[in-house]
Formats: sequence, structure tokens, C-alpha cells
Amino acid sequence: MNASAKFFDASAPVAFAGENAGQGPAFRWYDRDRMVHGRRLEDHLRFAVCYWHSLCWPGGDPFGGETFLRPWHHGTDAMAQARAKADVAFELFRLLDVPYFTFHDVDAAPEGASLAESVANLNAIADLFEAKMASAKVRLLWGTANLFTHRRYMAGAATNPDPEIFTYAAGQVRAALEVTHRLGGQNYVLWGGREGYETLLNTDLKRELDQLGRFVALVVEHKHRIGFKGPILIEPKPKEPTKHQYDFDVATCYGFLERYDLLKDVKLNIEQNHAILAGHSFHHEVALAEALGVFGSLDINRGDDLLGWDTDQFAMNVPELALVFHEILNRGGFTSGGLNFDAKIRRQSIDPDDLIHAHVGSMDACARAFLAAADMLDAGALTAPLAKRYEGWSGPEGRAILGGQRSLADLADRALQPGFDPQPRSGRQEYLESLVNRHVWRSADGTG
Ligand code: XUL
Ligand code: CO
Repeated sequence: MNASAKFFDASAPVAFAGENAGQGPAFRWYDRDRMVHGRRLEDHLRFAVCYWHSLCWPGGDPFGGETFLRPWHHGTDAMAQARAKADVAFELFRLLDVPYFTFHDVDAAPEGASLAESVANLNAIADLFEAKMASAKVRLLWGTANLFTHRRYMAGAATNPDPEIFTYAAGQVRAALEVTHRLGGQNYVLWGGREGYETLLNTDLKRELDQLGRFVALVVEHKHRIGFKGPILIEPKPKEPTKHQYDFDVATCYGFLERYDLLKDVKLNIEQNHAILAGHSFHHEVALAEALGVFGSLDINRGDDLLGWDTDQFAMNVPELALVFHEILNRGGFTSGGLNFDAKIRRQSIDPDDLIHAHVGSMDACARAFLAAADMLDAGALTAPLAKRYEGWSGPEGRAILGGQRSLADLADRALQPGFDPQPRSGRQEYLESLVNRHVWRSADGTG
């Protein structure tokens, strides 16, 4: 069964047509070959289509079942369905002309009756991926294992009270990591789907954290053993599905990695919707990860400001994205990471081409935002006022304080000297906000 040929209306990859493109799917801003700060836009943004939302999710919600009725979701031969799904997936990658994709083990291949069968299924589909990748442009940004859907994981995987569940999870991760390695994956992701708790009444918090530390250390050891060069990425999320997840936010993850001595090998995969759930902005989470040296990659999506759950909508907010990209580009841009569309179309978006429109619209929003970020950096719009604001710390006295050459008494004596009366200076917030808008509003040729 080859469903790809008739699934999408379009047969030619979506092309760049500039700001005045017509109604059909076209890139208005994502000109992949445009050089920005010494790299092609495509090499900066490193877009990835995710398998789980775009190919696996049937459109259900807690009150209703599937709405999409994808042909590969129906049948009696799970492996044939997985192959049909792969055909459509690679057709989607080709039409969007994206450089990367991502998947969980169970997105790609069905679980078998035993772990051995599941691993065999995964390897068979990995063979198919390998064959398809040989003649396609798309590469693997990252792979991961789903350690949260099956009922065995209802009380967690690494943090499960039962070491045999921990062991089963290790079996799944070894297979997913090795497949990721075989397919040339640039990173390997661990999202702690159920690494958290529902109630402290039945939870040994300290023990569970130690288990999680051990699990991540085992994955790091294995990565070195097989020669996998990319980083392991953990993905902060404060809640959902559990009421409290141990990977709460960037700050919490940093503390965890430091405590278990994992900072050398593990970085973070940051997601907009998770940042919002943690009570932070996306900008905050990225800026903090960059500041702490643990920034790895982005799951690009957006939550709904009025809803307290993970809606995983396609990212469309240009001003928000511009500030995030400003942060990343200012530190040199992505290395192994990229922009993974951990985003799903709404359950009423039932036309196959809704998948195309969603990705194209969000890729354009990202491109537009990225160009604004590069523009802001070129003009020093935010970086110059920031340097000015802190300039005292680069002077002799500032450096002496930070360098440990002043005691509290030295500082107090200086502050007590007659005439010592430092004056506050404006934070200029509204001026800076207007500057950002000016860059976001500029058109592609730099005018406007
Ligand atoms: C869930 C989530 C995951 C991870 C991969 O909220 O973001 O899809 O990105 O397991
Ligand atoms: Co995610």
C-alpha cells in the first residue's frame, strides 16, 4: 500500500515566492538559501517535522475520538500500516523540503507482544527509513523512546517504584538510541513523560530523583560506548501528565544535572508551551539555558494563554519568536539543535493540506522572526543599550568587586565617603519595546 501518491493535493515542494505570493501554499519569508550572519537560513533554522503529532495523532481529545480518519490508522497489519505511514511521512518531508524529522520508537513502529518483538519492529522500520533517506534530503534531528503511554509506565519509567519497569525502559532506550545513531541522529531526547508524581502520599521523592539521575547516567554511558556524538537532551515540563514533573523548568533541570554530574553530556530541549505551563515566558527559558550553558534545541510550538494545558499549537507569534532567536543567534546559533515542530493541527483541521499550511505558516513566522532578530543584532538594537546599562561592571571598580578584591568592609567604607551618592538611571523599557517592534515590522528588503 503506497498512500503517499494520493494523500496530499500538491506534488511539487512548496517554493519561496516572496511577500506577494498568491493564495496557495508558498513561503513568503523562508528563503532557505538567503545568507544571514554567514549561514543559509535553512542551516540556521534546521526545521524538523515531528512524527507523533503530524503522522500518528488521530485528532482525539478527552471528549471525542478520531477526526482525521487517516488511511494508515486503519487495518489489521500493524507493520503494513507503519510502512504506509512512513510513505506519507517522507512525502510530507519532501513537500515541505525540510532538512530534518524526529520520532519516538512507537511512532515509527508498532509495539509487539514482547520487548524483543518491539525492537525487531523498530529495526525493520529503521531499515525502511534508511532506504528512504538514501534518496531524500531529510536527516534525523533526534530520536526518542516513548516511556509514558503504555500502562506499565503509569507510575513512571526511571522513577518507577519497581526496578523491573526501570529495566524495561532501559531496553527501550537502548534500542531507540542505537536506531537514532544508525540513522545519523544529531541528538537523542529524553522527555520525562511520567517522571513525576500524582501524590506525595505514595512517593519517595529523594529515591525517585536518584533513580532518574542513574537512568540518565546510564544513557550517557551507553552513548559513549556506541560512539554517538550528539548530546542527550532532556526536556523541561512542569506538569501534564503528572501533577508535578521532576524536569519542571530550565532552572530545575540545571540543578538536577549538576547534582548528578551530567552537565558535560546533557543539554536541554526547550518548548514554548512547557515554558508557559511553568509560569515563564519562552524567552526566559531560552535566555536562562543560554546563560547556564545548557541550551540544546527547541520544540517549537505555542500554548493558549487562556488554557492551562499543553495545546501544542503551531508557533505563529513573530514578536515572541524574534526575541527567542535574538537570544540564540547572539550566542552563535544552533549547533546540534534545531526547530522541531512539536505541534499539532487542531482536530477540526481535517484536510490533508492543513498539515502543509500549518508547517508553511509556522516556518514563515520563524523565518520572519529570525530575520528581525538578525536585524536587531546587526543594529545593536538591544545589545548596545544592554552593554551600556552594565558598563560600570567592566570598569576598574566593577572588575575589582567581581574579582574578589573588595571586602564588604571595603565597599561599606567607600559608600560612607562624603559625596558618594549614585543616581539611578532609566530602564527604558518602552523605548526598547518600540525598537523591537520597529525591527519586526520591517519588510524583507530592509525598508519600511
Ligand atoms: C510532550 C512533549 C513530547 C516530547 C518528546 O509534552 O513535548 O512530545 O517532545 O517526547
Ligand atoms: Co516536546
